[in-house]
Amino acid sequence: AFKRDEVKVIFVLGGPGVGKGTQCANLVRDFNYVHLSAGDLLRAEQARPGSEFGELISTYIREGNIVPQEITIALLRNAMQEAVSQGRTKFLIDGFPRKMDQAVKFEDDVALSEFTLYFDCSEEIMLQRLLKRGETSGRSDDNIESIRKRFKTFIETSMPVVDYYRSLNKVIVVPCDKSQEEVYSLLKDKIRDRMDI
Ligand code: UP5
Ligand code: MG
Repeated sequence: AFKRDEVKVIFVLGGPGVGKGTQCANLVRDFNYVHLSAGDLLRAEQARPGSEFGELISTYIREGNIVPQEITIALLRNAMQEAVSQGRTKFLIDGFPRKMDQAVKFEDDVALSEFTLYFDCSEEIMLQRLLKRGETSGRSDDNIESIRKRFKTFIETSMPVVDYYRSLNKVIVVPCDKSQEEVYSLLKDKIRDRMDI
């Protein structure tokens, strides 16, 4: 595990297509954070020639299920170690933890989170965004069947993680139904005084 104060970790959670990746990119542009999307790391591992997990990951992602935590945590830990070795210590961890066991294991073994950004918007809007993105994304889970499964997994499995951190008073809620620019300006207002170490 990283030592206390060695790294700063912010979790970024919210339903499929809510805009986690989009807003993280804005934060990276304006603040000195490393953006690690658990989904992107899993997709990269899936595509890596010789990966022993490739097939497993692709099945889990298409079905909207949560990949076993050992795999995701190892990918995150490696990426964090790499960044820390280059002197970069502030992290936006996007789309993780999305199951209680991941949250507990990551905070025990890797690093404590400072707080969680929870991006909130209606399923109807998320569905529209994902279907639109699906026209060009090439993502195997941007189709209506997979999207339905992702929504179900999010409500049943991932919302309990948000509720857990909420019970600890560690959640900042950001409504995400407006334009990207409006969402970002709201987000910045809510976190401006918390982005420095
Ligand atoms: N868009 C964004 N903001 C907009 C706005 N305000 N107005 C209009 N349009 C907006 O945005 C989605 C689309 O909407 C884009 O086209 C964007 O331009 C537009 P994006 O920023 O990509 O949203 P994001 O929340 O990042 O959506 P994403 O699809 O990445 O979220 P998921 O949480 O579903 O996907 P993720 O990649 O995190 O996970 C995929 C799968 O990996 C999971 O289902 C799971 O199977 C697996 N996984 C694990 O098993 N374990 C993990 O820990 C993580 C993932
Ligand atoms: Mg994303």
